[in-house]
Amino acid sequence: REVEEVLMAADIEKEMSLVFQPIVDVATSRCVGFEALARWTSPTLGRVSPGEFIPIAEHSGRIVLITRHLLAMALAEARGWPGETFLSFNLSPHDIATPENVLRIISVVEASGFDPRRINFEITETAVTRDFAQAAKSIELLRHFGSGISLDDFGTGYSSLNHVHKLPLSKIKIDGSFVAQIDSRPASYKIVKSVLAMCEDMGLEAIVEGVETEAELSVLKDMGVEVVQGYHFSRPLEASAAQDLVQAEA
Ligand code: G
Ligand code: G
Ligand code: MN
Ligand code: NA
Repeated sequence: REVEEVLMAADIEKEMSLVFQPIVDVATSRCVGFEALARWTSPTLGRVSPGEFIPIAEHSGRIVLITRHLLAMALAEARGWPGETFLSFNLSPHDIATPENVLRIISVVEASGFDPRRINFEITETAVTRDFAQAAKSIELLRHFGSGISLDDFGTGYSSLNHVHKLPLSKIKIDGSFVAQIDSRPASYKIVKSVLAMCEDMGLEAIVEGVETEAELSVLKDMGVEVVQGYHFSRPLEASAAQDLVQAEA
């Protein structure tokens, strides 16, 4: 596979970068945090989307190294944000597959001097489903370190409720696919409503992703949603634009 070969030889620090998508408090419209999203421009392949290269990096094990570099880059940027702004950072299943991998992630944070309580690690249901016992230990380690954990893409995996009950999570990110046409589709509305009720019961913060329109936002507001992410507020921003946004709001 060509992409895999090029990825294995890539100079991660030079070729990869991050963009930052605002996570917004609905009541104030203020940006409370950013999700870091990887971008790769290969000298030979050009731009390759994370939807393509992350699964390849995961499959080849290269992800562990990529995660460490990207996390260090994200933390270097997040240091410039005002006090309360949090960093949300995606981890792959491999990143939490062993205690050693988790300890390396913790070392990267320690080396940066960034407050671990301002970091929220996003973990997908797939990571949790693969090896539940190890995933639970890894999540425990990261929580003990002080960081938050979001279950990402919630609703797209399976045996979701089982996972939510047994893991020390902090947040649930409700997948954007449930938000599309929430203003006109009763099924989507009901699903989001029941997930919100579950979050409330369990003391978990709910973040709704993929909010693209004012109509969607308005329905979500009426349902009591407090934190959202999506193109309606902002697309992912270059690092400097993210800094400008939070400095302007500070
Ligand atoms: O940014 P975009 O919507 O193209 O991201 C596509 C997918 O890639 C999303 O599922 C996102 O979670 C994932 N992704 C983006 N950046 C990272 C990253 O730094 N690490 C991991 N593991 N996944 C990422
Ligand atoms: O899987 P994960 O939730 O990490 O994926 C985040 C991805 O979703 C990012 O690549 C981001 O670009 C994309 N995204 C963020 N907001 C929106 C939105 O409002 N609509 C759509 N279609 N995608 C979005
Ligand atoms: Mn995510
Ligand atoms: Na998601």
